Amino acid sequence: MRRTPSILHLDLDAFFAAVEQRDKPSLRGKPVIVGGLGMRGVVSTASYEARVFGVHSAMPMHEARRLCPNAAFLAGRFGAYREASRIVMGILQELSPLVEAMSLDEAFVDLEPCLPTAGALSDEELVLLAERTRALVSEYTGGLTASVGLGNSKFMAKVASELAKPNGVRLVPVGAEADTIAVLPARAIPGVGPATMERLSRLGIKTVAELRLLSEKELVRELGKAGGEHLFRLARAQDERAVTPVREAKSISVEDTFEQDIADRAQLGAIIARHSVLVANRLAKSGSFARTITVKVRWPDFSSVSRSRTLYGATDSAEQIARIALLLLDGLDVAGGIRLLGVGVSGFTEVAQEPLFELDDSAQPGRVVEEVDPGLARRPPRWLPGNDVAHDEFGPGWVWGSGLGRVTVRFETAETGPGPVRTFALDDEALHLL
Ligand code: TTP
Ligand code: MG
Repeated sequence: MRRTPSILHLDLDAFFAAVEQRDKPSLRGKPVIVGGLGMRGVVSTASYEARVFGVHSAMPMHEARRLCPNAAFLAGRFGAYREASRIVMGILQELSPLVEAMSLDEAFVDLEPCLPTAGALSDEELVLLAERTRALVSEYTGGLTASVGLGNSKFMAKVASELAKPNGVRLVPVGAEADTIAVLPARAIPGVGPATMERLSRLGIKTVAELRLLSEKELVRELGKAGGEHLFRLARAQDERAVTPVREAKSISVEDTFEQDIADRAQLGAIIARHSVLVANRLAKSGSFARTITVKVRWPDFSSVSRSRTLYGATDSAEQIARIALLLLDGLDVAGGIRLLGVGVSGFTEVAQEPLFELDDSAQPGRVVEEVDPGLARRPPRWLPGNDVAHDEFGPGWVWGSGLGRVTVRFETAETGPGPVRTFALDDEALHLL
């Protein structure tokens, strides 16, 4: 284990919601919920003001509406999220060449290459570096806040950034690792999802400290060799995983448009299995392992959705890709038939990062990212809440709500401060969906 807390983990606070509050001044300080607004939609994220009411990621949207009826419910703008992410990752890349993006808003940075000699920076200096990085993120993204953790391993840096949330820095000094994690729930350990938690709680184990009461042999008996050994070490804060830069954003995908819409899940499952084999073969050929698995579905009305999940490790196994793809498909409504089904992978690395870390990947419900394309090209424009619009006379604004042939727009931008609300006919020629 390294002797300096020189692994940094940065995670933006309430990312999607914070971008919305940045660009929509009237929503600052208010509950904002971003996610799928349809019948089966789930919450992508909630602003801290909405979390007070118990709203959280992956919760069904109807439940969020019940808990926090006065929140602003927005469909999400991935272009704006991607742009903010690009800026943040750029700032991190200037810190060190070893940056591993885990998602749009989260990355590990290994600071070792930029330290003059190992341990040349004191804890105080590392915290200063973290504060400077946070200040840069805020300056260049127009005010987004990030939380930063520093520790001597990826696990510890991630725990530290969780403890720093929101809008803070936390460094776990070398030697304090085991104590810091003792009180945390066992689920804080990477790779421990609901299925493993369930098995552990049957043994009466809830916290990391309680997990340490089990011998390595007992853990192996309970969770298998790889999983058991992994858990035994991580419970003692032993984590040697390297920060592995993910190669350029590329993806491999295979998709099929059907001659006739398909509604039968078993048939769709077979197609997923076939696609996954093709994807895995192409991965193997390129000598890569992928970290993010995506399923794409298009409905007969040409609206489509991409749902993805990112693994802790990386894989090139057709079975694992298919398993996760199936799980992603499970969350989608195919009852009326779909016209296209695709499986894709992205987030490439050159090593299979301990794929066995994924103790129960297929059981984890969270961290599903959903991107909806309402199929604008084929149907009348959709005035989804939160989308950007411009009016010839009133300028830029966003869709506040629509219905009965009318759309209500609030005219404001990140720069203007809270702006006025106006209602238009849907066919008003001066109003444009951006
Ligand atoms: P997180 O970093 O997990 O959450 P967050 O940034 O919203 O809040 P926190 O302050 O606790 O970090 O995820 C980053 C973004 O990824 C989040 O804003 C929305 C998206 N996301 C999903 O779409 N689905 C999910 O299940 C989760 C967890 C996140
Ligand atoms: Mg975040």
